[in-house]
Amino acid sequence: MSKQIIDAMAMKRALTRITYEIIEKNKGTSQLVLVGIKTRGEFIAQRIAEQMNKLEGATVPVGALDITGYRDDQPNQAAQSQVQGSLPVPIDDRRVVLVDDVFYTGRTMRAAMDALMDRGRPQVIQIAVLIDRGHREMPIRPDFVGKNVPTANREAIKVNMTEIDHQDMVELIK
Ligand code: 3GP
Ligand code: 5GP
Ligand code: MG
Repeated sequence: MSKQIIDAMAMKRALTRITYEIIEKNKGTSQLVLVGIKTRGEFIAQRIAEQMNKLEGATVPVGALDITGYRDDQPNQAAQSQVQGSLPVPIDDRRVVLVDDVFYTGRTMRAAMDALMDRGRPQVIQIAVLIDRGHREMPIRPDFVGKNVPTANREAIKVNMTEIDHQDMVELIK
């Protein structure tokens, strides 16, 4: 059974609010770099950057990291692949915002932070997510949240985005 919890309009408003919050917390956009976690986190990061351009006339660099090859829970450690990704600019002394669609245990963000630290020394790392579904297993929390959706472990969140899903919408799958 699935239930729509966010429609296109609500998603747009949430991302606009997050954009304002990021600008406010960082006192502007000058040092910002947005890094999306593939796949949908990258689209969200691009949308936030577009909003920043509309609101502030700023061009904020957007990069992406692919965490899918990384598992900290795989028994065969040697088979673990590195986090893949491209960063648009050096991240030394920059204010990096990691962006993802769903925040769950926190393990993906831990891997993403490791990957960032391997590539430089950001001044600050912050986390922005569209949905926080709870169930943390790491002492990590998001700084910017579109919507908190308390879930059971067996439930899932399906994030649809026009870039690949033909529409903007979030469903809770029971
Ligand atoms: P993505 O949009 O960030 O690529 O179904 C596609 C999306 O849902 C993918 O995310 C996929 O990683 C994510 N997904 C759904 N349930 C889970 C889950 O329980 N764990 C992980 N790691 N990803 C999930
Ligand atoms: P974590 O590492 O915090 O457990 O999970 C975060 C990552 O797993 C995100 O990149 C997200 O894509 C994916 N994920 C975990 N649970 C869900 C879920 O219920 N729905 C979706 N769409 N992604 C999830
Ligand atoms: Mg994701």
